[in-house]
Amino acid sequence: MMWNEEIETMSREDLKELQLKKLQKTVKQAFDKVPYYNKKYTDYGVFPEDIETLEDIEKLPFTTKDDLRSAYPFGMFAVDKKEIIEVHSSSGTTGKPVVSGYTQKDLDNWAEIVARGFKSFGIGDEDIIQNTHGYGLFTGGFGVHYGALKLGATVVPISTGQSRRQVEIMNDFGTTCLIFTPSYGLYLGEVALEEGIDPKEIGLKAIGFGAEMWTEEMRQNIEKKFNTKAYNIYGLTEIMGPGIGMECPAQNGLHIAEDFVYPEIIDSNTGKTLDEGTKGELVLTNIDREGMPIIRFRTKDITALHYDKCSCGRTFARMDRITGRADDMIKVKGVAVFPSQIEKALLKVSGVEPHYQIIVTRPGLMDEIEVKVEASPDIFSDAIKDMVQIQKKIGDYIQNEIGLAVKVTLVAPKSIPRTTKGKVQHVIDKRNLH
Ligand code: DLL
Repeated sequence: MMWNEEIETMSREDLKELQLKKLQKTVKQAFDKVPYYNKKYTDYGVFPEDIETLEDIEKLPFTTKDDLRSAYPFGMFAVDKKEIIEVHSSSGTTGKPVVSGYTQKDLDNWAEIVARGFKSFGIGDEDIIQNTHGYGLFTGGFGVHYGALKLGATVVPISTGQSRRQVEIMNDFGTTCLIFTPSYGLYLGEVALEEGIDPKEIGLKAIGFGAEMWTEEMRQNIEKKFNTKAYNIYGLTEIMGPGIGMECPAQNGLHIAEDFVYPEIIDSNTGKTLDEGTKGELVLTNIDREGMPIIRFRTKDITALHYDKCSCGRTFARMDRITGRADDMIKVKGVAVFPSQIEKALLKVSGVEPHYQIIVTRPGLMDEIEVKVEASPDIFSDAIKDMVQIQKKIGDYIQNEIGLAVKVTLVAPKSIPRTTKGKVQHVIDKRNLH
């Protein structure tokens, strides 16, 4: 089943021609309208006319999360502010977050690619989609919502949390498609069983899941628990949101919406483009976005691209599921967290040393973060109640920075291992997600 067969099965030659036209237009639009690109390209000595083939994209410098952060809040917009009708936001590496802006046409296009994905999951206008992604600055809720509306399905915008109610609703309404992050999905399955409802019996036709890393074992677990296929959804705020890549029935990688987004894989260290099938860092370019075209964005996500025709008939490139990051960002409960954000919070509190360790676990089905921080020698021997107070203060600062509650433990001075060779390991992720 396809939403837009003509586009989704177009020949690679026609697709490349379309992508080149769109890329040329985008680079010109960015150069003319966005001071960031104008200055950067001028400094590099590369200009819109230099893009004569698709491969010429390699002449353009990369855009990083820090570049976007420096443009906070609206510096990357390529249209008048009044044309931007919605914004979303994600964590920055330090300090300010990144803002993503959309015009009406951008929202329509976003809905289009998500609708295509739903159709490839086998979901159509007769279905009931229960969307457990958060509605807010996170792109998950609204992106899925717009796609579901476009498809003509019935969307239940329940958002994350209220898990017992989620179960009641899926049972009473006869939900046929569930959208969740893998960790929340596993939890929801447990809650259903506790409530005496077997998720296998609900009659689901498909699950769409994404926003964080998972393993094939987790997928199998989810599929078994809910007795239906679970399809991967990939995306990121900077480029649009969910839907940039969505799986088809072959479940053999995610088809990238290549008429809107141009993918490349690079070697993270050298920046050189890598061949088809080689693992590296995914770089994405918006080739059809009015509000905020992002060119050669370094996603830091590790994957590989495949261009051979898929058994489903779609010709769009497929990306493997994400297996790692080229930086130290971690996703906890679907939220992007950078160690630098935690460090920033620690620096605000006196009595602690900037030596810390972030330990991420999944003791049951939910993620937990513990931050171990070294106390300074003069406070370490103080009364327990002072230590507890400092822990609470640190916890509050961190929560304010990352939006998640964490457990803080003050530990003895000099007890956190120092590195003797280069990089300190700030994050210990015990969830085994690779
Ligand atoms: O997570 C967009 C999204 C929402 C995707 C709902 C799918 C479903 P951000 O919060 O900006 O946006 O986080 C983007 O999350 O760079 C990846 O590291 C990670 N990520 C997203 N989807 C997947 C996935 C949304 N399917 C960052 N598998 C990305 C693994 C994923 N990691």
